[in-house]
Amino acid sequence: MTEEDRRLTDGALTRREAILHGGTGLVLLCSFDQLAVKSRPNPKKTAASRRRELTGLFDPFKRDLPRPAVAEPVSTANGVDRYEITMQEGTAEILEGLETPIRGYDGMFPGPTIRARKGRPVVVKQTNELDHETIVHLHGGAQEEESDGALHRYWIQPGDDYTYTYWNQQDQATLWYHDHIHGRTGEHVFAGLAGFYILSDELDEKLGLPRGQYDVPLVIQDRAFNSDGSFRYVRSVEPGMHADTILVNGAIVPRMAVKRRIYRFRLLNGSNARCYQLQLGNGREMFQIASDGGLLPKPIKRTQIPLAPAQRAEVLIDFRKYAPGSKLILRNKLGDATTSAVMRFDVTKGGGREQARIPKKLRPAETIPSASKVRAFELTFEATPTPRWLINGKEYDENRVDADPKLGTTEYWRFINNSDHQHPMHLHACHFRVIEVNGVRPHPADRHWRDTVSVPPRGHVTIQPYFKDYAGQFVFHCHTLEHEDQSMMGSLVVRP
Ligand SMILES: [Cu+2]
Repeated sequence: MTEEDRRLTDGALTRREAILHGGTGLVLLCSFDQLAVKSRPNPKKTAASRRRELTGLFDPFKRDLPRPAVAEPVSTANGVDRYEITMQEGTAEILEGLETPIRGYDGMFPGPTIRARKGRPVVVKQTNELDHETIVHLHGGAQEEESDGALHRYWIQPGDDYTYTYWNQQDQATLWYHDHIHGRTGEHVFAGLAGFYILSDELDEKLGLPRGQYDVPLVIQDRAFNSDGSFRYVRSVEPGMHADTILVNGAIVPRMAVKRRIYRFRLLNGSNARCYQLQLGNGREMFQIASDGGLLPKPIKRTQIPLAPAQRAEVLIDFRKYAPGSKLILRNKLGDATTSAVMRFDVTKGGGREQARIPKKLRPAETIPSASKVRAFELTFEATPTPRWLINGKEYDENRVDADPKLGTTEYWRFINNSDHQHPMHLHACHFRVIEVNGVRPHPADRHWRDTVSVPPRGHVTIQPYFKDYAGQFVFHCHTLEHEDQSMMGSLVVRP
């Protein structure tokens, strides 16, 4: 990283500086304000050595994996599940003995999981008891403009509420909901405004996949802390906010006792900017069964799974292969000293009566119309007058139309990345297939319905979105939240 790049990071600690500084260790020893003033690297201290000096607050595998709470509907009358959720402040005990103030759905971190079923509408009344505007986006959901949660005209003022309707006409998928206030999405999501939305359907239920306690959502997020235990958020426009501590379901690098049987894990990269390349142990097999848009045609054996911000992967892991007492670490191959371990599975005695199996087939691939148009989007960084990210040289403007596909059609969208950072591009209102990444067909598990695709630095990607659900005004944007906020978003109008 050049001096110029460093200057452009908006006062944030760069990744290299964070490591030289000792990452969280230093942050806990002095506040961020002090850090910003005297940011002189100490090359003698590594992040790992700083950590060892600490009192164990950040030690991995100390806590059992928490499960996010499941939201309870206030009514299930007339075939509709109605929820009432309040966006409010709360606290979470992430560092033992310290309270971390959060902003969350019902004051929880992570937010409560909504469980939905295809064909059964979900209606959520969201009340904003925070001190600034919010808006709730259901990521990966096919919903009308009014319930999509992106445009300025639907922002929820403090003290107000808004009711979202999710028709749930789409197939099974692991979705998530999160704040989408343009300009402050990064800050809000970092503070806790995100939760799972798990949509099931008949096929999913018939496949004999693990259920109940063996069906485990895992949201992976990185966070940094101040010495009082509060989250330390830095609006780092260029690389995006990379923090030095990995949390799964709100706990620092937790452990999970597993039986000798098959489990289903729903992996969500809920981080603002960090990418993961997940590996089990030294490359043990995982069977990927779903990506963003739901079930793949068949399970695909993988030893590494890439997960850019906002992406999801569902995997089956068969722990019958491991002796009781085995400990398997889920690692991030892209991590460093403090961001490599994600969590650990501790294999226990006994497996109960295993009824789950790894199916041969999942969901047959759909036939879709051929593409009727080609669009290209160039992704660039502009350093002055203020650092910002642009699509085709433009900032986001809700009153301009950047793409106007017709309902019922597919197109080819090509993203050309003229920058040194990857961009997880996300489209609302549709799913897409990934056609090529730098001219190469993607891995078989990464070709199917997605809503977010990683465009490599200086690389290019072609996707084929299918605008099949609703006409209306939507957005497409980079899901590195600091890029999105500043101002890497385009206006997508699906014509009727
Ligand atoms: Cu980006």
